[in-house]
Amino acid sequence: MFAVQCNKYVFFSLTTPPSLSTSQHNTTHSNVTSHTNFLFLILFYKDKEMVWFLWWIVLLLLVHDTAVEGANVSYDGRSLIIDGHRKLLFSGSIHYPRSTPDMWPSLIAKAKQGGLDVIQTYVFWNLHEPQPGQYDFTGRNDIVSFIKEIQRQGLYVSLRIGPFIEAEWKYGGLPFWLHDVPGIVFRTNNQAFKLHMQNFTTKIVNMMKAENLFYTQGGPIILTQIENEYQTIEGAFHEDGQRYVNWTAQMAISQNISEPWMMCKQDNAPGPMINTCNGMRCGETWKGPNSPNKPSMWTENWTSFLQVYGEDANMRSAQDLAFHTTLFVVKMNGSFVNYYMYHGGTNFGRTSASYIITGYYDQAPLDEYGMIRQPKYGHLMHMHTALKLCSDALLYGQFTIEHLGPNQDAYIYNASSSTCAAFILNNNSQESPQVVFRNTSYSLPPKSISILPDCKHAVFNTATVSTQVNTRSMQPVVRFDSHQQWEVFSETVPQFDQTSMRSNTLLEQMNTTKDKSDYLWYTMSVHQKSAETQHMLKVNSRGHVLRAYVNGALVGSAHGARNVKNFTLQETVSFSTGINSISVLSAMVGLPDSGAFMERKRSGLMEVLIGKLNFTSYSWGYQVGLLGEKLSVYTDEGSSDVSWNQYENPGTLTWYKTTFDTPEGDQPIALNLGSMGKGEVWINGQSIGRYWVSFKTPLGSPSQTWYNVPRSFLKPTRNLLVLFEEEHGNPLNISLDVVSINKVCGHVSDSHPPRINSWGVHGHFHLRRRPSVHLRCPKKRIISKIVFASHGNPVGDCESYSIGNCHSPNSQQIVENACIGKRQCLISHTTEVFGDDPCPGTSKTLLVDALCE
Ligand SMILES: *[C@@H]1O[C@H](CO)[C@@H](O)[C@H](O)[C@H]1NC(C)=O
Ligand SMILES: *[C@@H]1O[C@H](CO)[C@@H](O)[C@H](O)[C@H]1NC(C)=O
Ligand SMILES: *[C@@H]1O[C@H](CO)[C@@H](O)[C@H](O)[C@H]1NC(C)=O
Ligand SMILES: *[C@@H]1O[C@H](CO)[C@@H](O)[C@H](O)[C@H]1NC(C)=O
Ligand SMILES: *[C@@H]1O[C@H](CO)[C@@H](O)[C@H](O)[C@H]1NC(C)=O
Ligand SMILES: *[C@@H]1O[C@H](CO)[C@@H](O)[C@H](O)[C@H]1NC(C)=O
Ligand SMILES: *[C@@H]1O[C@H](CO)[C@@H](O)[C@H](O)[C@H]1NC(C)=O
Ligand SMILES: *[C@@H]1O[C@H](CO)[C@@H](O)[C@H](O)[C@H]1NC(C)=O
Ligand SMILES: *[C@@H]1O[C@H](CO)[C@@H](O)[C@H](O)[C@H]1NC(C)=O
Ligand SMILES: *[C@@H]1O[C@H](CO)[C@@H](O)[C@H](O)[C@H]1NC(C)=O
Ligand SMILES: *[C@@H]1O[C@H](CO)[C@@H](O)[C@H](O)[C@H]1NC(C)=O
Ligand SMILES: CC(=O)N[C@H]1CO[C@H](CO)[C@@H](O)[C@@H]1O
Repeated sequence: MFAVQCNKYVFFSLTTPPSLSTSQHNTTHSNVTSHTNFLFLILFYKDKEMVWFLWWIVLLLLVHDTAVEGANVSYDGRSLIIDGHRKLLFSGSIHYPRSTPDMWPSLIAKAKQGGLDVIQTYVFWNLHEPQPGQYDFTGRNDIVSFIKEIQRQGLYVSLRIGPFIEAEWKYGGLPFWLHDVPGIVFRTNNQAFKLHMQNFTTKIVNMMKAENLFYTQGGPIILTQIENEYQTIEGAFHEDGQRYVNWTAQMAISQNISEPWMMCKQDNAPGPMINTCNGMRCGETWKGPNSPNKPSMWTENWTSFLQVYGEDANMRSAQDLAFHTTLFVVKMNGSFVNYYMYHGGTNFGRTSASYIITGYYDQAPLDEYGMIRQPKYGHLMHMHTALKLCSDALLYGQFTIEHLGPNQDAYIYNASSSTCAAFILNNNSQESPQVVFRNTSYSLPPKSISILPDCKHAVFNTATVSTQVNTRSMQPVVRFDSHQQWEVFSETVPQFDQTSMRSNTLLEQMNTTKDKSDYLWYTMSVHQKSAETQHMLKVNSRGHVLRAYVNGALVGSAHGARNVKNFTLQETVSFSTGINSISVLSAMVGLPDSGAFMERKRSGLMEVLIGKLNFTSYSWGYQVGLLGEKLSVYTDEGSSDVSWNQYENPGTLTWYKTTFDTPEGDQPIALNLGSMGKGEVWINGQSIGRYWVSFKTPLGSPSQTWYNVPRSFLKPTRNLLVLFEEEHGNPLNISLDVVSINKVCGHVSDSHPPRINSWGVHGHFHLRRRPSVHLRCPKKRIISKIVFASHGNPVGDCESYSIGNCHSPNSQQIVENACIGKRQCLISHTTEVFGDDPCPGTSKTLLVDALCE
């Protein structure tokens, strides 16, 4: 039970203050502005006689009569201050190279619709400067266009320059060539590193200045970051750690951008640098800013967690995310929250870091394909709306706390007698107590916070999700199941005498490949004199996958995992009398992305023993990369230069080639590689990433089965698809699938707080007291079938359900009438709608599950 009793409707309308609507700040900033903020709170209720009354009107009038001369961004102990106004800002990470430029406008539009004010991105140094002094800012690397698109849509930008970024990105964003700069030590008080770091930082800052992208120039960038989570490695450098932190801050400030800089996870951030929190529970685990004059900001509120091969996806619930975000805002004075990630996207090519899967944060509010993930997206959107209604109280009010029960507190912010917001926290994770706050009774779900923008009416509860649940489906549209479709090219296993690069030791892999390839062949030959031909071969490696061949035949494979430093391949092998050739293919699945002394990290073979003999210091021959890579067999030109064979049976180390026509429509598409083992995929010469389906999770499924195929990589017909498969994967069983939302489900009960509906005129939000199920199919699709509908007490939730002992018999019919054939429908959860009350006096639930076609 919330603010108003069950039988009333609440209608809530907010006229967004101009300073919150963020759009066109570039055109208004130069004039003196005086904002008058109106907040109308209008509630209608319906009494027993079904008469509508105007219940209550609150007019909140806040005059921010600050004169602003020119655009500026600063901060105080409460928040960032933009043009003289404190701001409560919601931000989301979207990384430009993890999607394609044609997707950027819709990703940004969805972020805006979801209630974000800011888009945050890292800058990816190794994409922009692949070789010293050679820059690339085109296509997916076109950061300026990305920022201009954000500006065009009226959002702010938070730019995390780094230039070390971690980001589960290869080498943490540092170009690999830095490894070979004489005397370099990364991320410490080292002259060579500092020179290059300053050079690149200056390059980016100057580029932004030249395009007028800083807020003070009329652009969207309000906040910039230097370094990244440095505190986690600072201790390894002793005194030089702090010296580097101080130098970093000084170097950033000397860029003269006249805007705030931040250092995330850096409690000792010096001078004006704002230290910020990263994590999942910044409302509970963080010490706060290191000065009372710095605001409390959360730069990485993880919407999920990074995913590695061999592990399942981390499913962070919408409820947990909403709880911790709200807690941060109300308990930690939080005024800036960034979702990491809001859209994760795809690690195309070989860009992911060690063992990181190709799809990045698919569980984010916008999934890998850019589709809205419900209920996460909608639940957060409703929370943003509710918290924005509280901004003035939060940012300008006085804070008091009132204990309401053993684990229940009210956090109250009041700025004047009429500007008051309260947040009622239930920190008990089992019980749903009833508490009384200012003479009104509230029932609180376990581990939840209710938001009362006027201190009187709960409009949102973090644990009560009224957004529909979407189910994503993959529909095969192109199959590749005929032998005739495929051609093959087998990689040759090089023998010692076919390799020209030699060394008397086992070489470190990254220093040898220079990241030109994931693959390095280690070869040697041994002479077998005696008749004894069985031996134990032991190969120890630092990363990441080994495949051992004796005289060209595979004898065994082994691999490590994200948190395994080294692993051993151990096989009994047979030698023939005379010369035997041993070839070991060592494959990396991404470069490291973190840790102190990253430049000294080792990968590849460490020790080789055959029986009792030690071949670690021995004459080894090397081949960097694969023959197929050297010949670019994955491109149109390269593939026509080699002779391909007919497909017979799945082999190992095999290149497969075919073509396909692009499926019609504009829905996202993905390759289902469920029948493959491990390798990489190219489409029209562009790598869509590594795959590793054979490395199963503890539950026995692949970490990633579907691999994103951006439509912008395709032409209408005869697209070249090339797979490199290391194991025995079967290409006949892969398919090209269309990705869509095929099922929508809504679940509400009597105790739901009023729902904030976002449709309607921009800036106006309606609160509907009576809970309702609102179902909505994706664009151009309609509700074709009601799979389940029950008004009563259905058991379960949208994941799994059944009819309970209270059920309106006409539930199915009523919902079908309201929904079938429509793109969206709204069904009020009331007994009037469903006819006779099937169980008077009992609180009811409505659950509807429907198919979209
Ligand atoms: C720094 O950058 C400039 C170009 O912006 C380049 O000419 C110079 O060589 C760079 N210096 C180093 C040490 O990389
Ligand atoms: C770093 O700067 C702080 C002041 O911001 C100073 O107290 C400290 O001594 C400096 N440390 C080093 C190692 O330079
Ligand atoms: C920043 O301003 C100072 C003082 O005006 C000047 O000396 C310095 O060169 C400027 N730095 C940059 C990167 O523009
Ligand atoms: C929040 O702000 C209040 C008042 O300014 C202050 O007393 C309190 O310590 C702050 N809390 C944190 C966690 O910074
Ligand atoms: C906020 O509420 C407290 C206690 O109810 C009161 O003492 C204080 O004056 C109020 N502050 C403002 C700015 O209205
Ligand atoms: C909630 O309780 C847990 C322990 O049960 C505690 O760690 C946490 O700090 C509490 N949170 C708040 C906001 O009180
Ligand atoms: C609560 O109710 C009591 C008596 O009904 C009244 O005296 C008091 O002012 C009320 N408190 C608030 C905060 O409305
Ligand atoms: C990298 O290889 C070069 C020779 O190719 C060698 O001189 C250097 O020591 C190696 N560096 C590391 C860190 O192994
Ligand atoms: C890792 O290497 C160390 C020696 O460097 C060795 O003792 C250990 O057995 C290896 N671990 C595995 C799992 O191979
Ligand atoms: C093999 O040789 C390497 C270096 O030559 C040495 O580090 C390693 O300990 C030796 N292993 C054994 C088992 O003797
Ligand atoms: C493809 O997989 C299905 C089941 O997953 C299996 O029944 C079928 O035989 C496979 N087809 C081929 C060509 O391997
Ligand atoms: C700083 C922080 O909150 N880290 C947490 C991030 O989330 C992981 C996984 O839930 C926790 O293990 C960390 O402690």
